[in-house]
Amino acid sequence: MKIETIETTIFRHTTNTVRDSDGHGHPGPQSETQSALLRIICDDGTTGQVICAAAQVQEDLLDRFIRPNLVGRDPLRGEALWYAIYKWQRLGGGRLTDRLLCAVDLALWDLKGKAAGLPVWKLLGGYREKILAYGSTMCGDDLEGGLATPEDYARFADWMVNTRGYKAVKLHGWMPPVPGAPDVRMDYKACAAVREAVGPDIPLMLDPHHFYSRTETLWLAEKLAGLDFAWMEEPMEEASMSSYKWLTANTRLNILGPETMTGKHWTRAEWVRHDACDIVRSGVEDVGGITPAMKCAMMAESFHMNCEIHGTGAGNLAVALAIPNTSFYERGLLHPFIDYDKPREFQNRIDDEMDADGYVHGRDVPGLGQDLDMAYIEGNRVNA
Ligand code: XYH
Ligand code: MG
Repeated sequence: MKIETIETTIFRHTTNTVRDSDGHGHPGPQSETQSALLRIICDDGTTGQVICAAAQVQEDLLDRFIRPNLVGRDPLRGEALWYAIYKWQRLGGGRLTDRLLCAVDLALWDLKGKAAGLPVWKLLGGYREKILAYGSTMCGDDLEGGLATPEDYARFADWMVNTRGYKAVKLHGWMPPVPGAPDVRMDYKACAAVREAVGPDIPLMLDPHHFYSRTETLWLAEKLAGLDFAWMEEPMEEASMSSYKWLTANTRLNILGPETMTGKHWTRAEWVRHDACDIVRSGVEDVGGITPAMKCAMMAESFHMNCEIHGTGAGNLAVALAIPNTSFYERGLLHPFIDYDKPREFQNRIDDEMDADGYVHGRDVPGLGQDLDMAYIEGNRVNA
């Protein structure tokens, strides 16, 4: 079996999420957007595919970085193919992103699963058949009845836990450009209101403004420890590993990271070596795919540390189901104004359906398990 073609279908669909000037998602008016279906097709017809951001898989990027490394190669040699592409990042001028590398890696894992007749989460190790999700809120806003006040967060957390069935909740606090943000005291008020609303037994986490000072961060960490929070993530610029080393040495609260710092499993190993985190963080889009995400998790396991997987979707779910050293699947981002459980126009089913007990189950279908409406995708194609 050899890789023959790599193609994308760029297609239009709608979204109710708008991005603010810092890139954070919030509910907004329905608008048109585009996504891509990336397909890797072999000479025997075996095909791996994944939904990804259209901007990540533009033709010039595939021609320059992906096709020269994949076409004619054995698709089952995932490690060799990942390395062949990854090494071109060094002199790729920043255009070969970890998200592009991730999309290709996920499509190759989907292809491998289909060739083996196995779900990817099982192929990776299948440590568990289902995993508890935590409800991960959108960042705070100033929308009436949205996530504009501590009481809004408390009301939404109560719905998440007592109506929808989540067994854990993570808040994203208010971040600029929302008026009044950042404010550690407002972050604390929201966290205290949520703890009051859900009671003492629900694991809670906070993902606040990502550029607090050390002293602001320490104040917030100690307050969250008082509320028995499970962890805080990314309160400061992650390029300053020494700040995180200082933080973990000075607070009893678990610090999780790095999430967005570049460097894949190499960076995360350095954070562990320098005691800059208590819990490791890795998401397939942050580290360049399932292949490096699994390495992050195994490295963490060697130090008796958990690796909490960043982000949603079939790739992150596959890793979270595969590994022993993780607690939850991140499901979101959620907001009172958005029905997260409703499939998008291009989906028959969302990747991460959650049962009433708060579990997301691994699908017993070959590949990544994305259940796509191919007629919709083809019918709304915008590229030639
Ligand atoms: O919008 O800043 C943000 C969030 O932090 C988002 O990037 C991401 O989903 C996350 O951090 N999840 O934990
Ligand atoms: Mg985060």
